[in-house]
Amino acid sequence: MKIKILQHLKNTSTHISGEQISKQLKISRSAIWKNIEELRKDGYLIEATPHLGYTLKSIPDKLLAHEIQDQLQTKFVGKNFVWHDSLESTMSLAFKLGLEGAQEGTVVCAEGQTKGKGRLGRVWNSPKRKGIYLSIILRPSLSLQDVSKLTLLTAVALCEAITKQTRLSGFIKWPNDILMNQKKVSGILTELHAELDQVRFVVIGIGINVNASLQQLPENATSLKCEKGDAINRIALTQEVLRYVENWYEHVLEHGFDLIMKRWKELSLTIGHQIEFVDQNGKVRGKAIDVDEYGGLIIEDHSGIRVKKMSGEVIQL
Ligand code: BT5
Repeated sequence: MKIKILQHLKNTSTHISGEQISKQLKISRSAIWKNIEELRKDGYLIEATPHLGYTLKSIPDKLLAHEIQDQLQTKFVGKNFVWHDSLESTMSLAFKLGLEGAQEGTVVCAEGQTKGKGRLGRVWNSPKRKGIYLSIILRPSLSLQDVSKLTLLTAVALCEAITKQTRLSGFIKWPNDILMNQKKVSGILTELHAELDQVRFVVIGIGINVNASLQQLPENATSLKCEKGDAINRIALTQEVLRYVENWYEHVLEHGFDLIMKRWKELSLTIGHQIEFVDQNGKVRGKAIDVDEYGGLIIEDHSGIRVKKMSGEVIQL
């Protein structure tokens, strides 16, 4: 009922009286008043003028499910949208829901995370209401090797969604960092649940620094607001991200990864550049030549020897 009343308030540019809402929704005036109070508690600024009625003045800066789903142009991604004010990590809850059989496209989103996860046990700083922190559950019928390329797909989708919404250009540092002016603005973490050779589900974690100040972020990080100079609408950006992820996901299921690999290379900061690669085996210096069909990075060292790396850290030289 709360959401229906909200819809009425949104559809009215001036005032809507309690009587009008009560007639249209067939509920009592006191029920309306209770729901309006609840909306106010959620952060909606609703003005009440005697004899005229209610006016919606502003909506809260929160990624509430019904705000995201309002005008969300997707078929399945985000249709089940689980929102929390705070979570340890959206990855853990999404994984749990995945095990419990959550439908494909389920999104778990939090305004802040107390134990946001990066790769290899690292931490993702998640200041409250300053970013987008969400995990998407997908159930692709792909081989394990193809699934690793969903990280590349997500990186492309994020760059494109960010540009569409903000006009800012991000570039990809292999495999999962989106950088602006050499600073990290977004990261992706992919986890999967597989049995034998079959993928049960994949959880794609997305962290974007949206309206954070540099003081709220680690060194070498930036936010869209810092780059643009203006605050960014997190709701619209979240909708755009979900739309781009779904579009590319549907594309690869139907046509394979050729186009996404091409797009990834166009947006790559790594390919064609001198890098240092660090993993548990040590360091390799050389030129990043290409990514292979599974998303592995091919590096050519100074003596012309090529090595392929599936996981590790790239330092752009
Ligand atoms: C990542 O790991 O970049 C993956 C980040 C994924 C975060 C999302 S948020 C929603 C979902 N739920 C989670 O719990 N996680 C996912 P990695 O490549 O390992 O980068 C981590 C490193 O980036 C850290 O060691 C820091 O150096 C740096 N870092 C931490 N927080 C950052 C931030 N907010 N912005 C930029 N860099 C950050």
